[in-house]
Amino acid sequence: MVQAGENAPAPQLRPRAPRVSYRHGTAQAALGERGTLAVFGFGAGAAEADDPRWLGVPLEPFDTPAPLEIWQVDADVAHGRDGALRWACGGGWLYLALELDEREHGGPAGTARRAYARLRGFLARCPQQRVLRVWNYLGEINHGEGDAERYKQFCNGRAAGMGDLFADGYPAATAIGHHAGAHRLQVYLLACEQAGMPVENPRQLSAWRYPRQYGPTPPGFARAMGLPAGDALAISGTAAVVGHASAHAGDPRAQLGEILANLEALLANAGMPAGFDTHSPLKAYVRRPADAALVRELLQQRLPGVPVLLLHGDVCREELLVELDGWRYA
Ligand code: 3EB
Repeated sequence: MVQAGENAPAPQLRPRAPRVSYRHGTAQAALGERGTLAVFGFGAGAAEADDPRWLGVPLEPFDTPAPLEIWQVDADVAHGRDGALRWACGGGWLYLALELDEREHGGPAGTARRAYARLRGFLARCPQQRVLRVWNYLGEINHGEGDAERYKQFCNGRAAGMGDLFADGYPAATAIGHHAGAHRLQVYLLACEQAGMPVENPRQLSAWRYPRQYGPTPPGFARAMGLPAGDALAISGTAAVVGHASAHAGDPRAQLGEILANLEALLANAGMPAGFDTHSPLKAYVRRPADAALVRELLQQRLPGVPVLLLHGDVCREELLVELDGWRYA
């Protein structure tokens, strides 16, 4: 019988959640720390790093200099590239990132299809097969009328490319529009060897059940994902959607109030403590720069002490002006 070596890590049935935090400093320093799975910089001003765990996210921060977002696990991390795909893994976790140029893959649908097929192909060869959380950033997300809207085309392509990847349940997700060139599609994800616990929101219809008016392919995502050890909740992009309808068109203050009600309902449904704290990194995606100050002020009032990264991003329905996502640790 083969014995595990003395130095082999103890098998982690349910690995602890990666720690996600915002921090000022250099990417090099963060990448040099043991256990760093990924480091994100935001906007055109972010410094580059030549490491597959580094990703420049094409969303401009409203508060500069913006911090880095850092993901860390309790283990040594291996990393590399496979064509355009960048990966890092350790402690039962896998980070994958891919950026494709729509000009090479036939627009938003073809590119989303290609991206998800590529991620699926890579994941098939990994022990970390459970995709728990995905972020999608695409350009000109609301351009095009009706079913030709680019977000709806993206949804078509994503569904075609994912194949059976999410047959056991959709991951939590975010899909936001950026302003850094219409052709750039960026997708990154967190996967685990163990399954998570998808959480829906009783105030909202599950997205995969959205009626036809929102497009031919309903978006496949869970409202949140409890991580395998039950120590964190990954919260999907949450907008002022009640049932399936957009609420408070044109009113960022009322939309934010609805979002906070959605988040509280989600935390309660997940069995997490109410509210957010200083270890709950959130992002606020704001469509109109003129609304950023209001959103900042309201969040400081309603979520005092909570780290919120305020980013210029377009929500996937034109009438929605703000969206939040992030993490709640138990
Ligand atoms: C909503 O509630 C807002 O297409 O992956 C939120 C999170 C939204 C993820 C996605 C879309 C997505 O429908 C939009």
